[in-house]
Amino acid sequence: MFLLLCRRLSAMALDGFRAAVYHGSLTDAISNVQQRTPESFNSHTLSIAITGESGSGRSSLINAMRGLRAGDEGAAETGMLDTMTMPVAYPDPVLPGVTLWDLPGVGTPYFPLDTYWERLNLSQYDFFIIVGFQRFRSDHAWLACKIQRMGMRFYFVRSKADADLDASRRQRPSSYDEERILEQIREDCRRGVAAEGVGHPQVFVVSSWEPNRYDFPLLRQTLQMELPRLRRHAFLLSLPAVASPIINQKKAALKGEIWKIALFSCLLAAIPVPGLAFLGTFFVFRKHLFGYSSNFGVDNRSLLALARQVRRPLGELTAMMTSLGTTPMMALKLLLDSVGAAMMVAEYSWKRLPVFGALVSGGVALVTTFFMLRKHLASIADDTRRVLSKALEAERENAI
Ligand SMILES: Nc1nc2c(ncn2[C@@H]2O[C@H](COP(=O)(O)OP(=O)(O)OP(=O)(O)O)[C@@H](O)[C@H]2O)c(=O)[nH]1
Ligand SMILES: [Mg+2]
Repeated sequence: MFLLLCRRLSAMALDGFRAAVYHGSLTDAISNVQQRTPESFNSHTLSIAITGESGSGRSSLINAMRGLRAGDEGAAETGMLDTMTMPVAYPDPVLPGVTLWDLPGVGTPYFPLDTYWERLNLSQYDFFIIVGFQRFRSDHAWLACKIQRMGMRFYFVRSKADADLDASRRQRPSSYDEERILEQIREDCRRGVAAEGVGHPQVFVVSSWEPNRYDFPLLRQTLQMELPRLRRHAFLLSLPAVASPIINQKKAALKGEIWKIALFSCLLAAIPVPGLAFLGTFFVFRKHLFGYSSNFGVDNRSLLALARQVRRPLGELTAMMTSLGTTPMMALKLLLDSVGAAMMVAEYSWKRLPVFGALVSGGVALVTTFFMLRKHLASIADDTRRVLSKALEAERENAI
């Protein structure tokens, strides 16, 4: 999977994006994405997962999309028995770089609903087609919700339209109206998906046995038309994984400097001037609290610029920040909570045992600065990941 991702992204010249993340300019990282032309995504492959309940006609749909019939050479296996245990890949003959993945059915004894996503590692796919037949089922709703929650997109395909129409024709031949029945089926599916809070689902009613009729031609056209947008969407989805090692690299570089800062704080605290130990540690600590935030590009000013760039309220980005406070008052409170008492004891003991007092005071400053800065650095790095993912999510939604 990682190899696939690397291969896919290597062609996209991500150096500019990586450099911007490393230099703490998330706005430049987003600009790098925004400035890409639709053509620049043409080389980006797209893996489409065809999922749905067992026997819904997933394999037949893939065959029809590839212009094949059951039994043709290279066609997916179809039938009445559920035999699928692994996803199988089929290249789309018309859409370059698009692979249709025939997935095992959801909710079978082999692939129960609650472990389906994880076992098949569905997050690795770029786009989904959920195939259902007969009534809209809770498995479909579950899949639709899960896909949406993961920031991904899907079409809902209602298969075997010919069988529904045939049954209707036999039951009520006098009032038979093909278009009305098709619209009822579409509406039932739309209502079912929308009831789960999934907005504007794209629904197609098809028969894989009659690929020139019903919504099948529209399904192909829509996929072809939306392809550049879907490729861009998939590209944006893969960027947090590109940024993560860069953020780790930066964190490791800054972590290596912490002992020097802690040593400085220790020397400052050892000077036997009442209050200096506390003030010194406070200023060193505060300086680096701010330093890390702006170094990673998640200080208040950078967040405001980023929010404007992705056209989102600032609050959406600041909600991603769970790290320790970055205002002076918060830094003071933090320091008071963690070292204030120890520092006071140390300074008190100066009056009686100056050498001991200096040692205790310096030691407390050293240990506190060291561990608190490490903790803060780690949480700022995590915040950066979350903020960037949120900005990329906004960018994906802006394009829909
Ligand atoms: N009438 C009708 N039958 C269909 C259609 N598509 C598939 N079928 C039939 O439905 C049955 C299941 O089709 P498959 O394509 O194997 O379905 P699947 O979802 O891949 O099934 P599994 O992989 O076994 O879970 C087969 O007997 C197909 O011939 C269709 O559009 N119309
Ligand atoms: Mg199948």
